[in-house]
Amino acid sequence: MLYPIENKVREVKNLCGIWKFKVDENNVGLEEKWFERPLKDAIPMAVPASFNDLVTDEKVKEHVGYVWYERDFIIPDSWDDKRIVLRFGSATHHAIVYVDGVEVVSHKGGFLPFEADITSLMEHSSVDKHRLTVALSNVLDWTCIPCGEVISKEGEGYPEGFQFQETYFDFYNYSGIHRPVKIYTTPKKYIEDIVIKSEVKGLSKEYRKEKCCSIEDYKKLEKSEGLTAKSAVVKVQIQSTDAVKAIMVLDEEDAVIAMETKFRVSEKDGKKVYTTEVQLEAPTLWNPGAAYLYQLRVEGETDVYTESFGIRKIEVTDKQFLINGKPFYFRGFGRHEDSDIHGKGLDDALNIRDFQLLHWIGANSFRTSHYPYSEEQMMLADREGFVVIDEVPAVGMCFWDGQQVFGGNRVNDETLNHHLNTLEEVYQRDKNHPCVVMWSVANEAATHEEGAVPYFKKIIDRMRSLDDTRPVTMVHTSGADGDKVSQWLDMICVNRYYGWYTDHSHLEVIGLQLENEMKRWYEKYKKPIILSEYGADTIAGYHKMPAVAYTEEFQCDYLREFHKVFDQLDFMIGEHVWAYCDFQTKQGLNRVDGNKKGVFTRNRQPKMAAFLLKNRWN
Ligand code: BDP
Repeated sequence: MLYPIENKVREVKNLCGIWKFKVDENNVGLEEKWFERPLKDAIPMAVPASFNDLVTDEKVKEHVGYVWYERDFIIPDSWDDKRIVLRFGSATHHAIVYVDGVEVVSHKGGFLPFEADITSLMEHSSVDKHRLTVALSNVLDWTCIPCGEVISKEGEGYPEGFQFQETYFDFYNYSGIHRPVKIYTTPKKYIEDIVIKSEVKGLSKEYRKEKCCSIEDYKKLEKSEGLTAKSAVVKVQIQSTDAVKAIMVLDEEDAVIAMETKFRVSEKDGKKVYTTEVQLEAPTLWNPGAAYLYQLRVEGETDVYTESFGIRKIEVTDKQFLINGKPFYFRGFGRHEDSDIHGKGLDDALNIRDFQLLHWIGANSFRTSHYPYSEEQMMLADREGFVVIDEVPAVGMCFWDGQQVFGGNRVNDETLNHHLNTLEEVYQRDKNHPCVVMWSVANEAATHEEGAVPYFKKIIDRMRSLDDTRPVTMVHTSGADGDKVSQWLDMICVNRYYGWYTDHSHLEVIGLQLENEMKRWYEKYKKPIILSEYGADTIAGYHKMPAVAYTEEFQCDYLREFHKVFDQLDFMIGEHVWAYCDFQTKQGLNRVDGNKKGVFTRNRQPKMAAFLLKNRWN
């Protein structure tokens, strides 16, 4: 799915701002067809934003079910001969969208874009102003990802109608229209999709000299692969109803450095697919911390689209993750899209602050725990040279008390279908981002259960069939001995909280337990490992000597114990501290206004551990 852009033949209208908002207290809006008329008794609401932290009424904040959004929009006469598309960057979690009371699209899943072609509706309309209504449900159950359950309780001690949204994941279930809503135009015949895959043929001399291990090692690498140095083949596939005439590659100075006008044309699902490739001599590679972005300009008879891309090579061996032939060690964090007031709503200023801090601390990577982040953030990561493990929202698929999750009336075929569909959507959205080096198909699923085996075989197979250029991983809570699915993964990600959730505050157990466990994973699978989460809740400003749990000193001591082990094991290829920032969660006995494992506060200021990591990572 292409991002909406403006150029000489495409226009974009941004619908962000203040909308009308109404909570569907009794969830009767659909039945009463609220979409047929302007919303009554609505309050103003910001888009994009989570609605939860903007309101003062707890009932609204914690509402389970539908909320309604509405605004007007105008289509200029000058768009008469255009194709008109209404697009949502995301709406959390399940949306039904109406224009002038007519349903134009519905979407399941809260973290990915969806759109509706509204051309014919606009053509046949004589009104000046159109009403856009969104019915948005935040209910999570076992048919979707993330998984959840609405719990009702009755009987003595419970008021009538007592119910709440149970979630089996550790972040607040922020809801709302979280990312931009736009209307964009294309010519009637248009470029629908572009897939760019590049193949690096050898690695450039400059790169070898400046950045890498020895030239000998490079020669060996080139020889073993039979590569010729210093070129790249950029393979392009364009799905288009417009006849494609040419593609051009532009460098960062906007100079055209390659062009092709010949295509192989085939048909897929009744649509024309144009395939071609260009060869680039001495390409500048996209490197972590040194991003270089080319532009691919596709010219059709009437449409034009420009997509940026990077050239880089990813390989995984039994002990290494190589980016452009160089062993890459993941330094960084698991994060959340989360902040005060905005909740999970897109905030460009916040994203800039985050990337500034990530650079400052010496991080080179992060995981989009536990759902795909905004397109705007992915573009920024491309530009800033961050390496991203792109995770889908398959979180909440594990109980820690032995209850089964896969099979029975929990994770079921509907969940599987939604999960498969989400893989497809995240691939469609993020496939051309050089920052994405690997897909994570789940976080902490019960991979020790028998039922997880056929489930994840299908999931991993689907991810591979979608993308043959990136490794696939998933993030584990299960132990090495119990895990039944990692034989299909390219590498292993493990979350561990020794000395915190187990043997609480005993730092002396961490080294031993971690080393043993990591060795077991490696012996079983012979695949490189990232410790994708480790951390301790820490109250900013809380100090004690000797250190006790929750102090800033303890967080530093805690991280240090893990680092000692990482530095000894050559198959460990990364450390992602949990978490980048403090973040909001549901209320819980061990959550005092959220999860406090942040190395930065929720307001993006450093705790002591930030300086420890800065020292280590720089
Ligand atoms: C891990 C989860 C993460 C939690 C973290 C924690 O992957 O979402 O926030 O534990 O408990 O199990 O802090």
